[in-house]
Amino acid sequence: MNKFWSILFLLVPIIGVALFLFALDDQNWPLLNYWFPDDVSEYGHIIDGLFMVILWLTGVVFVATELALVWFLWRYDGKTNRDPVKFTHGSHSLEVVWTVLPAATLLFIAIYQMNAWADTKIRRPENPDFEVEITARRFEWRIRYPGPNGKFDEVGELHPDDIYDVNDLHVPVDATVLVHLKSKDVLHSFFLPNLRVKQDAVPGMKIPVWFKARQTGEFDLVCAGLCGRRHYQVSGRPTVQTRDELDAHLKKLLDDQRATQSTQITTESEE
Ligand SMILES: [Cu+2]
Repeated sequence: MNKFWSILFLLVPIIGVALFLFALDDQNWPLLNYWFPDDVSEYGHIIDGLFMVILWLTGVVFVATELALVWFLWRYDGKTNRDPVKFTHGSHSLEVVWTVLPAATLLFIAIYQMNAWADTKIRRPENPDFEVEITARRFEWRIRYPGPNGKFDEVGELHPDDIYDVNDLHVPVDATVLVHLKSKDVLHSFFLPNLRVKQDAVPGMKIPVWFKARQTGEFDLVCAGLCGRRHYQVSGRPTVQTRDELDAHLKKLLDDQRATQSTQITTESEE
């Protein structure tokens, strides 16, 4: 019984590591496959690689500290060690070591990830192949594509030349997509798991977000920032498609939009 707690604590690193091993998505190790969603982006493997480096670093430290904890519990339990506890002031060199080591590790991560961060967040593409404006609001994504004149009309609220939609985002495959991300009310977070893109939408700001999808298909778009009671509705299934399919989709949207606009105008004039 006096070793019970050390054995119980030993379960923490064992179950902790086992969970990762079971979840891992690997062809030679297909146990549960609870790992990341499929990566269809150009930069995804860099982000995932970074995740693995940090996972390994923290994993090794986690296992080492847990094993040290278990060993101390096992070795110095109260029943077999009746001597009174002796406290010392501590060890200066040990303190230096456990300050310098984490500091050096953090510095390494900071430098190591710099390029990934710059590519995904700072070096904004100068000539994107496709642009779209997305405005988050409670509780939907408002989407605006440039219309036939090829650019966003910037003055006023509604621009009949631009193409509007809600939640149903369409983007071209193998092309650099630049999203102008805005929010109409509160903080939201624009999250495309398959493209490894996540960016807060901040009221009053227009934030550039870019990605390049390497595969056609339908993927997830969710809001990753709790924005209110119907937060879960701020979602969509973005379609990545060929340029031709996309152009056809946009043309249809524009035709529908013009049709409703003209009926609105007719009904208004009839009244
Ligand atoms: Cu939300």
